[in-house]
Amino acid sequence: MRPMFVLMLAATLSMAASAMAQEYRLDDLLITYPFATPSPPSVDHAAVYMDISIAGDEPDVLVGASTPASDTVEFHDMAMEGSVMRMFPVGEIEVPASTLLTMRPAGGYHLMLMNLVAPLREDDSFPMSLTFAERGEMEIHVRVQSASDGSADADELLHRHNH
Ligand SMILES: [Cu+2]
Repeated sequence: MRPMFVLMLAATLSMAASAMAQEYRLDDLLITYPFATPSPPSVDHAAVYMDISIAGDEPDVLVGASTPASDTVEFHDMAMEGSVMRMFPVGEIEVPASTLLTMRPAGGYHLMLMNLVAPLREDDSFPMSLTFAERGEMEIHVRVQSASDGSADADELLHRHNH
């Protein structure tokens, strides 16, 4: 019985690992390390971050996103308003060719899950579909991590790619 159990456990773990892939490809567009930050109990929205790069020379535009984790998904940017950093919705996110678009909790673009179905807790994960104007639709999985852990892991993966 015991070897059988070990085999089954191994199969379950590898399925979990592949469901939580860190990279997603759509033609020559690459999404790397999507993660979301946990939502505090009284907050009904949460941010999603990812890195997007295009290997070829045709740029694209992220025009839509949806997930069962929330009612809607908005695209946000951030800017200083006086001495306060504020976020605001933008209609779409342009993805230039041959330039890494990096999203991090420290500022700038992110995807905002509006009206969460349930609070996001660390180690949760959820599917999300993204629509690009030129290349079409793709499905990714987003893991929930603290801002510092998610940023560190995303940076480490980028570093591994560049060396
Ligand atoms: Cu936001």
